[in-house]
Amino acid sequence: MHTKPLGITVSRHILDNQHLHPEATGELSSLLIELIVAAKTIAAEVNRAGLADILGQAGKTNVQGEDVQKLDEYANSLIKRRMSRCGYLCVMASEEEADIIPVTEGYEGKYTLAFDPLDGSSNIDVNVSIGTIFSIHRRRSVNGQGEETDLLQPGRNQVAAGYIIYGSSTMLVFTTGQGVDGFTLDPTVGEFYLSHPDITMPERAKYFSVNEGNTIYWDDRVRRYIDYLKAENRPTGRPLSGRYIGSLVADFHRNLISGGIFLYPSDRKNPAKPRGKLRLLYEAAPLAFIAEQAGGRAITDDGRDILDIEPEELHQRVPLIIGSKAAVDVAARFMAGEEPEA
Ligand code: AHM
Ligand code: MG
Repeated sequence: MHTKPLGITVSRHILDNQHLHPEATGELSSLLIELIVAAKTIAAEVNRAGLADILGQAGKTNVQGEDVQKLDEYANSLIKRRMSRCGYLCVMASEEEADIIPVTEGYEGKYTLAFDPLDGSSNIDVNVSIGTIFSIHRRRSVNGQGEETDLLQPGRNQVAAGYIIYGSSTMLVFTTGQGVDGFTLDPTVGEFYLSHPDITMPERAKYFSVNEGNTIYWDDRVRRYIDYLKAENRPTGRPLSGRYIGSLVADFHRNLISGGIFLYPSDRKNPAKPRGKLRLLYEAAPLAFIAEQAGGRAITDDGRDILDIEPEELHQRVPLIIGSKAAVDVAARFMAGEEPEA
């Protein structure tokens, strides 16, 4: 079996693993390596965020007379700028932009990129972990500039997905459909090193993550499931501990490593479309791909697999239940109106 040596650089790892995809031309590898450069630049800026506050506020100029950008706008424009000329993409979509983002003419390639440049916006100003999420598909159209339909593909078609978490250290976690690996950034040399090879999500959940402030807006099935998680039943590992950061990447990452379930169900806050808060293309689908690759599971609150949903809109929202397989299996039963006995 091919072993993954701890401590190798992410570029080395990507190149070493190309042989797992016999059809590989090296373009996806190069695309990932470009994206990682953008991630490192964002990580550096995130680490300076407190300083930027001291030296000037977003929308104003700092003491050097330079414009200070909001961190999420900075991350968005950096990824756009860097990736639109990388030569491997035909179109992009970002949480920060209403429409599709064309690539630079003459640089069109065969992949699409959907991304959330800096997720967890409510945590940016309070020194709590935030993250970048990305999802890559092969284009459907043949050549030239890509179209919206190139991006509107089910998560099952993803060729790669991942996230970068800017936390106590910066980590990159991604999959190309051959398992999940995690890399930790050494900021002194600017390299990501393999620190978490072949991540598997513990089958049983230790934690549940949900915004309980929304309890009154949930329907009964969700309320009953959360009550179930909090009820005492030692053989099934309950009650679970509650952990909610309010940064999807950070909540997901903790549950991926330690075992847990994250829920953002539909609620009555938006009665016209009770479809949850999180976005399918660049939040739910990429994390669902990682979860499945790590042995976990991701569903909507009507029990469908997130990866099977055919997207209709770029910024479509979806109820999300994601995490350790056993816990999501039980959640699926609650969502179907069945309740386990114990
Ligand atoms: P954002 O894209 O505006 O940052 O919103 C997404 C975030 C997720 O990171 C997190 O899971 C969720 O919103 C938290 O929402 P709430 O504050 O409603 O609990
Ligand atoms: Mg977001």
